[in-house]
Amino acid sequence: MTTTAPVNPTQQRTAEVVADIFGVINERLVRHSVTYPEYQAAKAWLIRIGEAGEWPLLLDVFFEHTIEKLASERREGSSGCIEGPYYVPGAPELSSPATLPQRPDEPGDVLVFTGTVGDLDGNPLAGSVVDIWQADAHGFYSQFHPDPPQWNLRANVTTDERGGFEITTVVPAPYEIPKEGPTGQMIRAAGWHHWRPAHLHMMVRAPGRRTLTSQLFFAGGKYVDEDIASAVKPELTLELGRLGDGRYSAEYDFRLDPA
Ligand code: MBD
Ligand code: FE
Repeated sequence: MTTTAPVNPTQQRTAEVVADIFGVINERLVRHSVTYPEYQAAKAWLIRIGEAGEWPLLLDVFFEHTIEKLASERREGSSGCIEGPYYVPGAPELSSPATLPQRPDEPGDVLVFTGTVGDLDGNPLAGSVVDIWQADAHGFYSQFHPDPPQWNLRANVTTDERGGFEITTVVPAPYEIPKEGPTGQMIRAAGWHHWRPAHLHMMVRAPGRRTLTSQLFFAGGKYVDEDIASAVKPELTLELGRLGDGRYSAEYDFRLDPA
């Protein structure tokens, strides 16, 4: 690559970062003596990623965790986690206590998710919103799988006057990267597994506070120690409890940084 003097900081940053990343890729092509057939196969695969609409999936599974960890270094409150490819803005607005939109015969075990939203000292943030989304008990996200209806297991839940929330939902299943798509084919070709551990996603918002995008996982669950998306953090891993009536329970207190 030829270099001309940068005209502004954005151009300089673009040139530096892109040149470095492309340089590393070229070094690795040399290190692994990558052949023409391998290059042609990789090129065809990258084209299929685009045609299948899997760029969000591929990038969020294999690279978002690095960007998220860098962003988290500048955060004092609750840990964040990757957003992933399945967030949809505009979910139904509910008030705590709330039951997430679900089918009358929604499969799975009932989960009661409770906690609070507060500032760094734990002072309640009344009027805060937990924008929550998750896979169902088959591992399917609404709007990304034909079965669940549009807003299934998605909602914006406003907390009570003490910043508290109680959200009734179902325990999600682990998520399997679709095996038919190019991302799944690459994973199989490499002999890896296709799974993310079961998780809840949330964006937590409050006036004057930095929005927290996070996920919560379940201790002892399958794939918690081998997430294909490398996103599990110990402090985001909850114990699944059991209420007297047999429903599952989980609890977490969100602490939001100032904006
Ligand atoms: C998911 O459900 C997910 O959360 C991420 C980050 C990637 C793929 C599927
Ligand atoms: Fe997910």
